[in-house]
Amino acid sequence: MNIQGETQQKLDIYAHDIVRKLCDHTGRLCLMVSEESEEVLTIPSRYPKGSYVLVFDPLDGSSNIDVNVSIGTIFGIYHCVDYEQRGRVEDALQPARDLVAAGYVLYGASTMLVYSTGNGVHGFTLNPEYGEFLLSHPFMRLPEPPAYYSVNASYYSRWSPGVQRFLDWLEGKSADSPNVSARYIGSLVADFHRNLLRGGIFCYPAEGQRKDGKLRLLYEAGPLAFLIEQAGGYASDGRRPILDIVPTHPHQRVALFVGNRALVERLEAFIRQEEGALAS
Ligand code: FDP
Repeated sequence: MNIQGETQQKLDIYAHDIVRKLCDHTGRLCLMVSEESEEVLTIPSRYPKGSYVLVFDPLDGSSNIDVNVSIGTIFGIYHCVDYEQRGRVEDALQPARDLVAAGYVLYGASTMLVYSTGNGVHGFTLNPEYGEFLLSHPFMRLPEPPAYYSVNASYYSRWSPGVQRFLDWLEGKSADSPNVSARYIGSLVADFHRNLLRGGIFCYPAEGQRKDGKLRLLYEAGPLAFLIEQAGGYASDGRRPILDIVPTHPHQRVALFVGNRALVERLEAFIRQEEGALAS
C-alpha cells in the first residue's frame, strides 16, 4: 500500500526509483515530489544542488499494468522558492500556473513524450531503432468540435446534482447537448492524450465519500492543466481554474474537469446553478 492507502504495484516502485536515480545527481534539482513517497525527496548532500523542483507521478494508471493497457508518467517542473535553502516542501507548494514545464510520457501502442515549456504543446514519438524521441506532433491544439467525454459513469449516484445534470447533458439528454461519444480507459494519461488529439473532456468529480476527488493536484491535475491551457483548453475543479489552486500539501487531491474550454465552462455553469439553487 502507498501512503494514500492504495495498492502499489512493483512497477510503480521501479518507475519511482528510475526517475529518482536519473535526476538526483544532475545538479539541476533541489527537490523532488513523487506519488510513491510520502516524504519529499531532497538531493543527497554528496550531489550538487540546482534550482528546480520536479514533481512526478512515476506510473499513472497502475490498475491497468497487469492487463496490458496504456499507462503513463506525469511530471511538472518549478523554480525553487528559496535557492539559499537546501530544498524544502515549500518549494513544491506552488500553483500550476507557475510551472516552468510540464508533460507526460505515454506507454501505449507507441511511446510518446508530450511536453510544454509555455510555448505550445509538442509531442515526440520514440523511435526504438535510434533510441530517440522524434518530434512528431508540433504545436498540438485541441480540435473543435470535441469528439469524446471520459468519466467513470458507474459513480453517477455519488456525484452532486450539478455534476449529474452535466453528465445527462453530455449523454445527449438535452436539446442543446453536444455530439460527443463516451471513451474511458481509466488511465489518466491515456484518456487525456486521446482527448487532446480528438477533442473532449475528462472528468473525475468529487464524490460523497471523496470530497476532494481522487486525483492529485501537484503531480496529476496541475501538469495536465498547464498542458491543456497551452493547447487552447481549460482545466477546473468545478469552481475555479486548477492553475490557480495553491497546494497546501504535496499529496493533496482535487476534482478534475479538463478538456475543451466550452465543455469545462458548461460544467462550471451546472455547478453554479446547483449551488445558487441551494443558497436560495
Ligand atoms: P489508477 O487508480 O489505476 O492508478 O491516478 C489514478 C488513476 O488510475 C487514473 O490514472 C485514472 O484516471 C483513475 O485513477 C481511475 O480511477 P477509477 O478506477 O476510479 O475510475
